Amino acid sequence: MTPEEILQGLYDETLVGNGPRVLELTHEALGLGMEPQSLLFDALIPSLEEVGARFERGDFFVPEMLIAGRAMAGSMEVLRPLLAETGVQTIGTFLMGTVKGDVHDIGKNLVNIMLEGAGFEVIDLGVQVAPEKFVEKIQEHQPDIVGFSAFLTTTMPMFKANMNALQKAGIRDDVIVMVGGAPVTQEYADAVGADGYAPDASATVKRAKELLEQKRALVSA
Ligand code: B1M
Repeated sequence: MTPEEILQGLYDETLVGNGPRVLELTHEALGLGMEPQSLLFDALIPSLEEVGARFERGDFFVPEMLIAGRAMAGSMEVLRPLLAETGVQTIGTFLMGTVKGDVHDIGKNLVNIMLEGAGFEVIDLGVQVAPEKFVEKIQEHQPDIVGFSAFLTTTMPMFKANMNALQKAGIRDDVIVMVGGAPVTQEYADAVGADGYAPDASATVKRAKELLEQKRALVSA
């Protein structure tokens, strides 16, 4: 198969949720020396975008969305070590979780991989993370940054609930707060009082580094 055929195959087989074939094609692509980033950005992510569009149109239902998501997650497990390959020293600690009521984690996991690749130590709390759990884990791990992911308009308000919980526990100013997820915008991040927002995984790395540098400069001033 040519690289173009493999990318098309990855797109098509993710769309129909054919996990074993997606895995095979992933290995085949890597065997041909194709870039892991290309598999992600030229096939897997566009395919899930199409899944979302079909869901919105009523052509796909939750089971189709679920198997497509699983197919992509299987490929990401293979790509993870390659994307996160890094020789750099740990530059900071990032505590990450999907908010309460929300089970989406593919995007969050991708952000984690990119952060690890950039030298962050990532502590992933998983999905459906309650405000109290964020507070408990911040107190336990003392991360530089905490990240809240939300993928539904109905779970975005949990950002504010998390911020209130941090405030109530007296730890709001101890940690940089970043938010993100498909429906989130810079305006929404500002409205809930987050320190940073990023629309995708690579922008998260860039913004996280900037925020960390700003904080460290303030502390040492
Ligand atoms: Co759901 N779902 N889903 N879903 N799902 C969406 C999100 C939706 C947009 C589909 C659509 O209608 N077009 C829609 C949300 C609409 C809305 O509220 N605006 C939706 C819906 C409605 C639902 C249910 C309510 C469906 C139902 O039950 N009727 C339900 C909710 C369940 C719940 O959470 N309580 C549901 C369930 C599911 C599945 C379980 C079946 C499955 C999730 C599997 C999983 O994650 N393990 C699923 C899937 C697969 C999707 C779509 C198709 C794909 C999501 C994805 O992985 N995208 C999605 C449609 C879409 O997004 N186009 C959809 C790829 C991923 C790489 O992108 O997630 O955006 P993304 O992550 C990006 C950025 O957001 C950003 O970086 C990531 C990487 O670049 N980012 C951050 C993420 N976190 C960040 C944190 C940061 C910074 C950046 O800082 C901290």
